[in-house]
Amino acid sequence: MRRLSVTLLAGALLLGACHRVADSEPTPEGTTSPVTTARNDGRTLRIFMWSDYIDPAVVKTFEKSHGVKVVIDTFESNESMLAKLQGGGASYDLANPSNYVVQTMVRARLLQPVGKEELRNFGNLAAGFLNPNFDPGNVYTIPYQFAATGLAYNAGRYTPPVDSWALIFGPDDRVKFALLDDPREVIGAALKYLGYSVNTGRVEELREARNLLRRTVRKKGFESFAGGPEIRNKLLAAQIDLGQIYVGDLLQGAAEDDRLKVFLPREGTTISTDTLVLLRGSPNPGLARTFLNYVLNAEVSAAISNYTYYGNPNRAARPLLDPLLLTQRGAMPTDEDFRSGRVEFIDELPPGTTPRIYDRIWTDLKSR
Ligand code: N2P
Repeated sequence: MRRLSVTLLAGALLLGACHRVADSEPTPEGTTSPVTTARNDGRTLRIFMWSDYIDPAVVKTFEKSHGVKVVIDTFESNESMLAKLQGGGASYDLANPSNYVVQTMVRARLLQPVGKEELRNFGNLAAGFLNPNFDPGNVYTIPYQFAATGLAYNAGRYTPPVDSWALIFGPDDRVKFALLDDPREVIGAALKYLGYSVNTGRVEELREARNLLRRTVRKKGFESFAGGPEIRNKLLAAQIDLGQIYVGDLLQGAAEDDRLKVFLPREGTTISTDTLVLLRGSPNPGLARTFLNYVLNAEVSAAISNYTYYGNPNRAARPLLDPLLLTQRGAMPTDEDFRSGRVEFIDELPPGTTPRIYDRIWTDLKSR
């Protein structure tokens, strides 16, 4: 069983590297991103990260052994992260984008090379995560963690009759549910339910998804758009029947209350790799690289994932991982899920009108 899980994971890692992003030329002209040149005393490292995505003990150890302070601010979607970074003035050293916004950040001149040659622990990464198509040669990113997105419930309150997105997108209006406050995840779920790709650029498919989502947020049962940890807390408090959630966030709750369950809906779902990047305006690039090398250490990397319950791309960490992480209680996509396209990596949308259509759908939904 253990060996099977490891094989599946290895397959998933391999397939993970194959997901495509649009080919894109850097377009420096016209980019307005501010390059902060603030310097500090090198004793405070500032990281902008997805919430609940690191083991605080690991951070403390780094602070102690380097005599520095680490400040971590959190976000709940790539779009909100980008908005803050492009607004300037935040002076972070490191950020934590998902694969599908990395090239957007490169084009906006927000990043500088991570300098993988200087990272002694870079070689610990599993081959399937190296040289990804969203960052050929790992110039700007190191893979950090990953997980699919599922539907979750608290069996003490509600047990779903089917393993389908129809529970929220179907006609039944009795189920109380929350959706992630994350445009690609929500639009992606609607597209999967309709049988389309999460990366579609076809206008008629997107229009269908928009109409479905408009009906969905008008349902009596729609509770809110929320971040992953907030949805987990609503489930723990048995305030909702169903929540769309990044699997790791839910498993953190299941560790507290085993009535919390998650599944990948039968129509399929999304997955993304979250990375660590060095910001161009980093006040402490040296300290930031020391931190990158630190999280690539096998013990540190394993401690992070054993705490967060997210998938781990570090080969050397694998023997130290909680076996639960290899299957994620059934929510780890299989080779077959990737091959069939049931589970799809969210990719960067091709430049042009498609990203604007997604933006418009999201703005329309949020204003309802
Ligand atoms: C952590 C969410 C990270 C997953 N709360 C986003 N891909």
